Amino acid sequence: MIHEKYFEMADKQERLLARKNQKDAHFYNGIYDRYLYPVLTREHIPLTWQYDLDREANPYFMERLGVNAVMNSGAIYLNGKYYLVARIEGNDRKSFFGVAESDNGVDGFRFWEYPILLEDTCPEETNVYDMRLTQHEDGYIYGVFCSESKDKTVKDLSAAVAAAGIVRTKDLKHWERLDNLVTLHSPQQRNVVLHPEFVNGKYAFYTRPMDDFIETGSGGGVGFGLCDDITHGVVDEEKMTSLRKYHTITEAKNGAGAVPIKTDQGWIHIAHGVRNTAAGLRYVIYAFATALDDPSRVIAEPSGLLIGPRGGERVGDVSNVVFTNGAIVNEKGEVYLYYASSDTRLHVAVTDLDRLKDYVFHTPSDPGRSVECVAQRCRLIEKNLRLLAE
Ligand code: M1P
Repeated sequence: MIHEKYFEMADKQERLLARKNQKDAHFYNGIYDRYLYPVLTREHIPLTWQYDLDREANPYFMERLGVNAVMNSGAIYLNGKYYLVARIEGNDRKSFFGVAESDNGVDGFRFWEYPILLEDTCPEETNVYDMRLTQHEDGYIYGVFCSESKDKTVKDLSAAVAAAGIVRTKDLKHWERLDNLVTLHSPQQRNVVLHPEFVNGKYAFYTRPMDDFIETGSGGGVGFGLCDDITHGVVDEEKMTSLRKYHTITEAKNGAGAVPIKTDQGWIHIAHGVRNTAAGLRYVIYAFATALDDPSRVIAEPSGLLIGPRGGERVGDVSNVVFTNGAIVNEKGEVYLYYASSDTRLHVAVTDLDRLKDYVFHTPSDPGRSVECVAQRCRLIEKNLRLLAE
């Protein structure tokens, strides 16, 4: 018999899933709209994934397999629907993926019946997270994610190795696992993104070379490398695109985020930058553009952050973090940027291609020094005061 508590909780969850989202009327920057409610939280996880509904087996209706957080999600637009492949973290700290679907991209996201059960081809793999979904011109949808294993070469219990795992699908239901990507000159990789088009007839990856699991070390930022065979992917050369820079938002780490968006002016990248603070690492989202004829060549770098943690977003399991690994552009040119806050829940910021291009190509770049930044601001003030005086 089904426990009566289930029906009460299912009703409550249904009200949450049916709740309409609203633009945050208190927020304005002209670049994008924020929304009041997160699009996915742990409360969106189906009860059937967490509770044994059987009254006899679970008389107290206890959570048996709880979920701690729902966050960093890959995103894709297919046949008029918005799909997220969310990172779901169980109470056991293991992350896994689940597909959630919505009709409008800002609310009503519902998880499918089951999470994604990956093929178990990698016995040493302990954890998986942060899938980027690339609709590639070869006809497949690729999911590139972090595949984490214990580092058995050192004594430190928490030492781990991060690599890029790869799966592919045509329908988000059947997933074929390919070999993990091998980058010959970088010991570890996270935040690897597959470019949607062939470059020089090869598969092209944005990488984030790292010397160890937490620190990027000598890794200079977002890398770029080509590979011939994606089923046994090997990148033998990585060149740098967007660089880490001293005293900027990317000083500590600089990693790719969503799959780059193609526009008539260039590829727009929505990435994340990390700096260190007395309160720990601070993660923000920023944008840059690369050339259409060479997606590794940076052609525009608007100054500073695009999305930073605000209000309640600042607090969570890993506070002071916003992180993105998915964006959608629909046929109307509307752009949905999905970002998680503080490794706890997932939000959406909405803009459109015209506004995004204007932001990326007309926002001044960071001059690099305080005195030059003030001079830059004074030029803006001077122009405005002249206009106001007319
Ligand atoms: O905790 C913040 C983020 O940390 C990692 O990102 P990066 O590799 O740039 O340090 C990832 O684990 C990411 O999932 C997480 O949100």
